[in-house]
Amino acid sequence: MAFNFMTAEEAAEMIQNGDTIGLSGFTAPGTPKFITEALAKKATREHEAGREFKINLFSGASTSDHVDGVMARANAYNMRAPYQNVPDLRKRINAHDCHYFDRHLSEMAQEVRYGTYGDIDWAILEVADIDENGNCILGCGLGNGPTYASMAKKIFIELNDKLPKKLLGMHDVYIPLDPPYRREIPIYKANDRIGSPILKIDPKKVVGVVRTSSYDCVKPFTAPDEVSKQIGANVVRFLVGEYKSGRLPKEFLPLQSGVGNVANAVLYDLGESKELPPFMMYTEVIQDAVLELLQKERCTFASTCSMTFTDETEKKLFSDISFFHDKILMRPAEISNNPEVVRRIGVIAMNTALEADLFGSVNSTHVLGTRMMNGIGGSGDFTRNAYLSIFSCPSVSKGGLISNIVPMVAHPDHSEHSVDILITDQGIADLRHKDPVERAQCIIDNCAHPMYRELLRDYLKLGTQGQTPHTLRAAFAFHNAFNDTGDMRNADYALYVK
Ligand code: 0RQ
Repeated sequence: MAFNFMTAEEAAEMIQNGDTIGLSGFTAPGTPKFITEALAKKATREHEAGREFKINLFSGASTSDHVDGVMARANAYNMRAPYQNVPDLRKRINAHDCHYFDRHLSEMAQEVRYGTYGDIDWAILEVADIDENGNCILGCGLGNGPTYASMAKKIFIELNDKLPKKLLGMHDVYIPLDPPYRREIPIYKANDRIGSPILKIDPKKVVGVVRTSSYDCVKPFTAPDEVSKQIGANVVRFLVGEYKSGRLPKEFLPLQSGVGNVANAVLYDLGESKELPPFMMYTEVIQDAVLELLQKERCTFASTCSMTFTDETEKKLFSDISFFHDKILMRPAEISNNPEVVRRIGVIAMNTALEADLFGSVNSTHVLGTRMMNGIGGSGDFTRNAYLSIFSCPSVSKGGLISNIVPMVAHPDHSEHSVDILITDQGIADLRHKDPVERAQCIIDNCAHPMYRELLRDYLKLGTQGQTPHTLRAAFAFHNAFNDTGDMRNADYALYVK
């Protein structure tokens, strides 16, 4: 059937106040960029005319300024899920201008299929190509695009001419059956292919196709600072130690790594290490470092949900796509982050904390316990199920005013039962088979910044009985000190414990 080609503005005009939209993509890649820009302008016009205009938007993970930035500035979200990382949207969420549901990324698609989120009015998919039967070659990130497309009443397509048709073969589209009919996800090695290279959608649901032309606009990396370099070096030192001790198999195990400068720097360091064998990745995002490691054959295969490459690296990939074609496979988020697969193939998970406490619990999402930062992302999918769960963060933030090691985390995302290893610029705390007091000592000695060590030791001396020596009255003395004086070093337990 012939599609109806239209402009992004014409598409946006069809979207109504209160509609729910599901976007393809995961981080900026694979995420449509143009209809949402037009929609934000429409929202502003509607607001100026005194009319309510807010929509619900579901993605795979974070998006980009072309989605969350423009929509947040236009105050055009009623609800947003499952992850975001744009400062303007963060402000809206913390000001209660936008309902935000922070959800494990592997669970979003199935919950949409279960009906938890109500009807999906529109799916917007970015594609490299579509034929008249609805066979799509997707872009550089899948997210929950396949499920949104199957559940949506209507579909818009952004047909991006910067995406090469040679992406065909780099996707593995697979939607599991839902309970009680679900079977095992038959991935036994990171490079097992289980689904289809194309996404088949119902062409009758396609209301419009918008021609676009854009790279994915991932922000360039900043050079790692001394603290990031030290964290990276400690991660590598830990993994080399584990490998040499024989606690990791001689083939090594697939790696998962979060997003950001530190994660990218850690992968460069792992690639450089002469003491580790070449490795595979089973992860949700691959960043620039991985493309280089694939070229050098230090990384032999990457299973991912998205190729989160800067434009320069994306161009490199597109110009030599045949080389990378059988080395990268992109999967939907519920497969890239699937707990069953993560547990089976023994993924080594590396994620980032805002703060960790003396007993190993981690807060990845809430600044000082109340203000949403980004969200849990895929960190829970991997952490709870990994062969080894590593969390890293700088020992202090804001020039030392904040200790990222605190007596008790002000918001628990990952409990002490799931966190194996904590790493800061100061060193490595191996929390495995240690009781709570041993963990606390290990974290203070190895991960806390020296300027906070005595204060943390004093907390343990407050005298509470029980296996985990928390003193609940004083557990948030660090956070209270920061809120009251702007410096956690002013924590004074005597204010709370007589
Ligand atoms: O503030 O920007 O004003 O300088 O928080 O901190 O150290 O630059 O760290 O950018 O790597 O982000 C956990 C948020 C870390 C991120 C988090 C302040 C600090 C700075 C940022 P400024 P850094 P990063 C992958 C899998 C989600 C979980 C995950 C994240 C700003 O990595 O969202 O890993 N992870 N998911 O000064 C108050 C503290 C603080 C603090 C740092 N304890 N209290 N402020 N900051 N620690 C994602 C996906 O699934 C797609």
